[in-house]
Amino acid sequence: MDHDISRRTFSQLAGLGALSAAMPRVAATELEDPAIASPGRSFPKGFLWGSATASYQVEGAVNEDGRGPSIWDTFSHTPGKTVDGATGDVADDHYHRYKQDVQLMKALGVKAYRFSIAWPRVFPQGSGSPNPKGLDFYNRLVDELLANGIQPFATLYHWDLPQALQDDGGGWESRNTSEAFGHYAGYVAQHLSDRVKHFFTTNEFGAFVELGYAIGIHAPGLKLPPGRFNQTRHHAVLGHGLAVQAIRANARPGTKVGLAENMTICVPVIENDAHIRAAERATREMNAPYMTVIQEGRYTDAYLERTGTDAPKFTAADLKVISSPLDFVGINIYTPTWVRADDSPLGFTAVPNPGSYPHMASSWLTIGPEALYWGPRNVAKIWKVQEIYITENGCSSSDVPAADGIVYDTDRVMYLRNYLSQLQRATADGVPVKGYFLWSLMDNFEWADGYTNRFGLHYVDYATQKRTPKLSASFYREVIARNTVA
Ligand code: GBH
Repeated sequence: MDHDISRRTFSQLAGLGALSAAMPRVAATELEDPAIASPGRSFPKGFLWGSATASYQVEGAVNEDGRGPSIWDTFSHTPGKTVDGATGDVADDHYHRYKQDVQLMKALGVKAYRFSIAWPRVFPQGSGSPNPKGLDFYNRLVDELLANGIQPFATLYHWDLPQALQDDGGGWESRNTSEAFGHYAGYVAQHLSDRVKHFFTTNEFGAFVELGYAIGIHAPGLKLPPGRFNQTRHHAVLGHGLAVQAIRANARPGTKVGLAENMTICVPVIENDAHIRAAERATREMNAPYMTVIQEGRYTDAYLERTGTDAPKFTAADLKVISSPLDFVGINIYTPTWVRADDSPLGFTAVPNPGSYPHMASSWLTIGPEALYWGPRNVAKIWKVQEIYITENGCSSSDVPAADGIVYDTDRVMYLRNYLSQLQRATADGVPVKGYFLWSLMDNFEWADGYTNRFGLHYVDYATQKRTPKLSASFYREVIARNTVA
């Protein structure tokens, strides 16, 4: 009848009465709190905690100070392309409120901020004459960050291609865009590298090329046939390489260059030798058109076979540019791709998620904290990369302010705690991850999803532009202050 057996009864039943009486009694309340007590959960000293945003998602002010139109202005203003017809016309009005937003960062305690530069602010036509007023915004932002002890990390391309380059030659479909990108990158590096020490060329080939030029759900909204699409991929990595070279040629000594790539993160289904090796093989093949060619200077045989007559056309000189040595690699990590070993020629299979697989508010955002271990671990192992940043990680949640105005986003905190635990495991195993940028500082324009999916640590009321820290902001502040998983 009574299943609630007391401890004493239990130890007597187990014949342990005498023993337990002789042992010092430790009440549960006397145990130290694990996160506080356990130094094994700490990150390396000097680990760089940051947050991230991107120009079109937060800035607004699309017609100010000589900014030219981008493909995202055109796309978002085309009926039916974004949820509720949302655009980035105003977004978070960060262009005018950046000082306040730097204070949000300061309150979190972040030591670094990853933002992107809007190419059409600096070159309204993509190439040709620069617009000094456009660059001035980033001068002001960088100065404000430095005055508040926050290191600026600048991304040169987070998808807002000048519309003029799309109109003239089809954007990334054309080699002219790769060359214009190199020129723009060199110009920015020349003007900002006295204060900006880390540049990312592009953000996520895997997103802007595939979704923009093949699937059509991101700007410019095209569905190119395979041959033209693979050539577009090639021009995107070529643009990256040209930008690396232009930054090296124009920046102050000591400026570091890398990229921010949402690689397919291959995670072994079971952590044993066979599946771990399979996940390594899968990492190279599943990232063949982007990270692999950038690291290795060649397209894998399997990629060229797979694409056949639709393979990209390229020269040996192109490959050399594409694989220009980098100072660091940035990886955006949200979801895992589960991989198992098999007997196929490539020796791996990506396992589809079962229908019950858990995800966050965005349906694509399937949960897999292990991605934050295996992602950087495989990059370091396969390509001997010595300096890695997690340039994005975070999640959407169906945030609703409670009566006290705060968003209690316990699911986001759970997500972050689990992912950060795996990142800590990676650093403890010696994987050279130097920093982490949480996406995002605040809710913002989530591309085709408009304002429906919120990724911020701060809730943004778009009617008033008021920012309110969520529970996850308190969590992150604690992580940063203690340099441990809180
Ligand atoms: C990042 O992309 C972006 O860099 C950032 O701008 C963005 O706000 C953030 O993530 C959150 O999404 O519509 O189902 O076809 C992450 C990679 C690629 C994930 C595109 C969503 C669209 C899925 N993203 N993908 S779907």
